[in-house]
Amino acid sequence: MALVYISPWSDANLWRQQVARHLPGEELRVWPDVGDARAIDVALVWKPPHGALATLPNLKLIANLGAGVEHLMADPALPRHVPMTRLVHPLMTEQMSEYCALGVMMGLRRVAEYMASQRAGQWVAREADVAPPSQRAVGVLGLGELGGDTARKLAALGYQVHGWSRSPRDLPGIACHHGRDGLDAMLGACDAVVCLLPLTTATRGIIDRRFLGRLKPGAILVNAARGAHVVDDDLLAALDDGRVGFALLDVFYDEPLPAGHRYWSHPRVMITPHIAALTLPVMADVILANVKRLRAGQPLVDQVDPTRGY
Ligand code: NDP
Ligand code: OXD
Repeated sequence: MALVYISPWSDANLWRQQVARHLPGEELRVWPDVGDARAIDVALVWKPPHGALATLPNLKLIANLGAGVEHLMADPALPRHVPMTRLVHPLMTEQMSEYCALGVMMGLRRVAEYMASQRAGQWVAREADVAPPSQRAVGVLGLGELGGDTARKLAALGYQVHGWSRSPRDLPGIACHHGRDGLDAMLGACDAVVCLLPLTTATRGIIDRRFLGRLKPGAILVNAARGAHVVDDDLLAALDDGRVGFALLDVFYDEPLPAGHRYWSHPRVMITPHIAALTLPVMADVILANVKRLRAGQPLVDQVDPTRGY
């Protein structure tokens, strides 16, 4: 049997090296040069063209090379009976928590305003804005692999941390909420909100006018999940009138963010090009360990539940 690499986004040679290292003797083919498709039982994928997986009749594992699986879920021809795994790696989690803590701290410590003052040659102390972390509440949307760690690390920095999930969760030191009522209860308490939700039909467009209207005036938003979680016009309106004081945005409805989009130049916005947490070649060990499990007849880990969509 053979593996196939399907991604128009990253370098197949990198994965060839990783397969040679972690699965010596295994053959890696690169889409669309698959040869006899019946020989392929494992697909390593990142945003594969829709329909591609359906052409592989003997597939036994779809291993997603990133954490988010919404692109796979949107494939109308996705072979849903095939087990699907996604990337969960401590180095990805570390990157993400660092990024989200950075955004919260930049926003709450008014870094954008201080940088603007510096550029204008002005010495302006915004003392009225200062409050110690223990007097600031941060809400984390999503308490999974990434959100759970981010919440814990923000709590370790001294913030009052709230978290929101689909099902009830119990994380020491975090005020946990779930369901729609839980979200409404949490938002009004938060000085900053971090989005680390998967993109599903239930979470698409969740950061809309209603959501933003529930936040404290001047609240901070960090979105490192997916652009489509945000209704851009609603966020821009909230940024324009100061209801949202600062937004750090890593992900966008269209990527790259189109030239001329208002996020590029909005004084309350900092954008980054989808780099909050990157898949690094060193993470291949975890992804390919599932191929070893498959070959050994052992249970897979980090499986996606297609009925939940994440
Ligand atoms: P997980 O699947 O581990 O966690 C998802 C969390 O979201 C869970 O706590 C889940 O609740 C919660 N959730 C899902 N649906 C809902 C809902 N309808 N209402 C409330 N809570 C909900 O995902 P990860 O933490 O690994 O990743 C999160 C996302 O981060 C990815 O899907 C991806 O989009 C994004 N990402 C972005 C990167 C970047 O560089 N910008 C890099 C990596 C990931 P429950 O606990 O009940 O299941
Ligand atoms: C991911 C991402 O989901 O890079 O892994 O966004």
